[in-house]
Amino acid sequence: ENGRWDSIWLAGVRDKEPETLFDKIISGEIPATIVKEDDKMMAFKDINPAAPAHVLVIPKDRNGLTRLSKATKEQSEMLGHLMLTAGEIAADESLGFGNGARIVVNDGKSAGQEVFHLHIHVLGGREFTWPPG
Ligand code: D5M
Repeated sequence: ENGRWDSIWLAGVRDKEPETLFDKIISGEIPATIVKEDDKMMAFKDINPAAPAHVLVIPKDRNGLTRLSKATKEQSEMLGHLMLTAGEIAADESLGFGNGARIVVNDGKSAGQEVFHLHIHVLGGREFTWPPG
């Protein structure tokens, strides 16, 4: 019986934020087309692409980070790693990039954020206009 209560307590400590769709992609519970991965991040194709090339870059351990505007200094290294990865993807011709990219973070509902697990959009393979919609 102890084990059961231990796991309930641990779940509470670990998961201050509810599990997101992207946690299920990280665990493999939901399939995704992964294009780049290491111990700290995962990059996969967006299921509803807004451009011929559209990849999402997410932290594996988001440490409770739901959106960019809630980030703290302790998360600087993780954020830098995600940004560098987004730049590498934006230069990857084998993924349909290489001729300019739109790199976007939607922060909050009014900006179009739907999944509250920090992610960077990397879009390419077409021309983009400014200002964005
Ligand atoms: O972006 C959330 C993005 O997540 C949106 O462009 C669709 C994408 N999405 C949703 N479900 C999936 C799955 N299962 N695989 C791949 N991509 C997915 P936001 O900035 O929150 O609006």
